[in-house]
Amino acid sequence: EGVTVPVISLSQPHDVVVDELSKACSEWGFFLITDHGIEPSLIGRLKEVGEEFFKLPQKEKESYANDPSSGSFEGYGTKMTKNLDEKVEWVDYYFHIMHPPKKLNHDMWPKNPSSYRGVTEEYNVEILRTTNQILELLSEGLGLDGKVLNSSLGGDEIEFEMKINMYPPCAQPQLALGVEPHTDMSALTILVPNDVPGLQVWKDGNWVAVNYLPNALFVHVGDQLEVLSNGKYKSVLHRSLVNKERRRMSWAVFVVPPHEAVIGPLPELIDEKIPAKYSTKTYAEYRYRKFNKIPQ
Ligand code: AKG
Repeated sequence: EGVTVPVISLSQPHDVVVDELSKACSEWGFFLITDHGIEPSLIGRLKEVGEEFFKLPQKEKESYANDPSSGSFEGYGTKMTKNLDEKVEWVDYYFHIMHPPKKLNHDMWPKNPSSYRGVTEEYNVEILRTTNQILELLSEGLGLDGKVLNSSLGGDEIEFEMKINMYPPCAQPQLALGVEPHTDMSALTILVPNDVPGLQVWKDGNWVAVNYLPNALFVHVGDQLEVLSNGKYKSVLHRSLVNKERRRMSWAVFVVPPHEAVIGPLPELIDEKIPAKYSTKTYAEYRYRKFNKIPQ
């Protein structure tokens, strides 16, 4: 009741931004940022090309179908199949690698609309700049040199994965969820939704609804930042609801280390009094365990 998620303007004095971000990461693992420097018109175009893709005939979308058995989730997929032990996840999605250039395969990107590629590449440039800025501020929030989080996550090898979620209107929304409660295995997830509400974050034993704020970036702390910070920053549990009348969409960029990166609590943050609370392992191993529900 009356609890609202932190909204942080990046145009405030540097030390204020560092303090507010660090507090939000410790208390919520989630925050909205404004004054981030990404043009509203670019965010608008990103949404347009994604909406256009999802309006294509089903057959055309399915020509991009992913094949998770190949070990890759790139392409178009749906969760609208019955899963016996969980609610139906009422969502179609498109997933592809966006960065770094040597890891991406443009054959896996939507070719229709033809402007998809140019717009997404422009957005990638802005996400790269913003991610570097946030990681620097979050490093300082841990009392460390600004470069530490970026280099621990792989520096130039850090990957960005784009996932567009499309939640169709659902006649009986109480029987479904958009996505089940989960934490992201990324370091950070930077999301922009359309104006249909649905995202909820877990805080002190309650689900807190996140209101739409035009052009704000919705930033989730993921598991890798919780591990690196030795628990000072919390990976946020979140879920999304579906809507009876309107289609909800969201554009999530997962900021992840390369598979071979070894991630564990930063040595600067542990000593005899504060032992490591997490084990150290490659991101590939972390990912494997998370997918297979094996304790980390
Ligand atoms: C996910 O795709 O992992 C999400 O959590 C999406 C949340 C949202 O649509 O707001």
